[in-house]
Formats: sequence, structure tokens, C-alpha cells
Amino acid sequence: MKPLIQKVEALDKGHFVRVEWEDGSESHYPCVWLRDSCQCPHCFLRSAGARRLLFEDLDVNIVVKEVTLSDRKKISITWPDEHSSEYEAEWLKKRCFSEKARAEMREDLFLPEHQYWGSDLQLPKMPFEEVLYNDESAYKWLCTLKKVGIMLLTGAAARQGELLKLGHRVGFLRLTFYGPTWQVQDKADANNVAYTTGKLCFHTDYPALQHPPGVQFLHCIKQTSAGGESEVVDGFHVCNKLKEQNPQAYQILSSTAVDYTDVGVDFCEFAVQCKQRIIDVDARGQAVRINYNNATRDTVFDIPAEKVRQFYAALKEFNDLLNSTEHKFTYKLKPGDVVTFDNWRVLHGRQSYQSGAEVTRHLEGAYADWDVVMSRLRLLRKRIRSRD
Ligand code: OGA
Ligand code: NM2
Ligand code: ZN
Ligand code: ZN
Repeated sequence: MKPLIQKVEALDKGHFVRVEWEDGSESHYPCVWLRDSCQCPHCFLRSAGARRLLFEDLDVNIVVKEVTLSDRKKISITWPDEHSSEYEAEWLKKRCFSEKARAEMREDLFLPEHQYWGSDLQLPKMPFEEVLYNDESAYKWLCTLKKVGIMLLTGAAARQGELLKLGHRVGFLRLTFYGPTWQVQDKADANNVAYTTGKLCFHTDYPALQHPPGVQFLHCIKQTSAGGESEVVDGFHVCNKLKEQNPQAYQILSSTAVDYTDVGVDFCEFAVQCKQRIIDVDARGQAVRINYNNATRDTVFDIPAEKVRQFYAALKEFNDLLNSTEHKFTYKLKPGDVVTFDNWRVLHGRQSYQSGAEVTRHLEGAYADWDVVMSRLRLLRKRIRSRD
């Protein structure tokens, strides 16, 4: 199982170290990286898993003086200043610079694989309690949340406070101006369109924040009999379709900075302003975050007047694609249901419902950050793997 080294040598005038593995494969390590990654107590603080070496003390043109293999299990390097470093075979293997090894490490750390869906979504479900008390279930929940973008947890109590338990399970919730958790119900003088009985067209929450919440939880406490259905759509899947169907519209939405605004009082007073591209893309042009809430899109629009109509045309195309029956999935939350979803990927909406003298529909909502959720996922995976 553990990798063994057959041979080690310096290459390229000491700028590279070549490791030959027992199976005949090889890895090349740049010496500047090896020196920078020295694991000795002088260069690395084990208790923090962090580098102590200062960048100003790193010679970026460093070469090895000598490299030796001990026991096929580790290599030792002596540097020109007589500092010495040791690197274990297993540690080196994981950090191999080959395309394949880096892709594997990337997958392991970030789980970037997406499973796209449309109206055919088989909404993944799991009992709420299982996620709270069973590690395998919690791990499955978070993997599905990352891969599919949505999971329904069933059987929570139909009262406030259940999301705090979910927050504890992942680590902590994301506090915003709407409070640690927030109540979605018809309110007098609503400070947000979500707090009315009106229809909400497809949106992601809180694009008015510089770093919109990555994950959203909506817990149904009370559901109205007529209306109030939920809708979801896979934003990344729709982005791929838009790119295919209308590259120019995609280009406009992924490059135009749109102004968002949110002003009011809730947890405390707020006056939030932000610029966001509706489709955030990575270096390869792949969508990585949707920032779209038509309600909080500002009337201030900081682009040249001549470009405005083209922008609206592009947004109309995107909005139409989101709403196509081929792409959207409709369901209705029942009391005790908690829908959890990727707020950077999945756009959500709801049908309007009748207002009344008393509250006929009540959801409690909360946010978490992807950093916190992915951290929990990695810890659960480690714990589960160490058991078997
Ligand atoms: C929201 C929201 C959905 C619903 O509060 O942002 O999207 O079903 N609510 O009320
Ligand atoms: N709520 C539900 O972007 C938004 O304003 C989404 C946020 C009020 C916390 C709604
Ligand atoms: Zn060192
Ligand atoms: Zn919302």
C-alpha cells in the first residue's frame, strides 16, 4: 500500500529532484519547492501544520548539494548552507506535480464534480435526525449537497430552533443583517420581498453581500393549503445551456458588474451595496457562482447607457432558460421538511399564496458558508475512514 522509492537523483544542475518509484513511475520535484516545504522543526510548526520559514529567508534559485535515499522510505537533502531536510515517500507521492496526481489531489480536497439536473431531479432525501446523530449520514448529506446541490431533510420538529441544531452539526451558521436565523412569513412593512405573500422568481439569496452565503437551509414550520410551492433550478446546468445557445448573452452576464442594494433594519440597521456579475466564472469560463436576485438589483446601474438594452436582453434569455419546464423542478415543503441547497449554484423561487389575518405559512431560514460545510465534510470523511 505505502509507496516505496527505488532511486533518487538531482537533475537540471540541482534545480530538480527526480524520484523513481518502485513501480517504475517517476516524479520530479522543483528544489525551491522542496526547500520551501522543509518539514524540520526550524522550518515547520507541526502543532499548527504551518510553515515557519519566512519568505525573505528563501533563496528562490536554490539548488541541492546532495540528495540521498534512506531505507526506500524517505529522501534526505543537504542544502548549500548545510541545512538538511527529510521527506517521506508517502508525503512526496501525494504532492507529485504530474497532471494526474494534481487532478486526484484536487478532487480529494474540493470534490469539484457536479451532477447536473433538470425537471427530472430525484430530490435527494434523508431523515433530519440521522444527519444530526449519524456520521455516515451527515457525510452523505454534505457530499450530496456538494455534488447535486440540494438535499431535503425530513421529519424535523415543526417549530423554531431546528436549524440551530443543523448549524451546530456543521460548525456554525453565517450571521447576516437578517439575524442568525430568520423567519420567512408575511410581515407588515416587510423589509424584504421574501417577507410578503408574493411570488418570488428564481433567485440566489443575498447577492448584495460581497461574499454571498454558500449554503442555505429552509425549514418549513407551517405550510399554506393553496400556493406557496417551491421551485428550484440547477444554475450551473442552465449556464452551460446559455453558453451553448447564446455565447454573447453569456459573455455579457459573466462580465457586466450589476449593482445590488439592501437598506433597512432587522438584526441591526443596514445599508448594503455591492457590485456582482450575475454569472461568476473561473479562468476557464465555467460558472462558479450565480449572483442573481431581481428584487435587490439596484436601480442604480453603473454602465454606459448604450449598453443597457443589450444587458436586459441577455438577462431575459437567462431568466427564460431558468424558467423553462425542461429545467425547473417544483415541489411543496411540508411542516418538518428542511431543504438544504447550494446558494451559489441552485436558484430557488416560490409561488405566491393568500394572505390572511393570521400567519398561514412560516419557514425558518439560515445560512452557512461553504468553508465551514466543506471543513465538516473533510472531518467526517477522515473520521469514517479511520474506523474501517
Ligand atoms: C427567501 C425565499 C422561499 C419560500 O426567503 O429568500 O426564497 O418558499 N423563500 O418562501
Ligand atoms: N432573506 C430571506 O437577497 C435577498 O434579499 C434574499 C434574504 C430576507 C434573509 C432574501
Ligand atoms: Zn528545515
Ligand atoms: Zn430566497
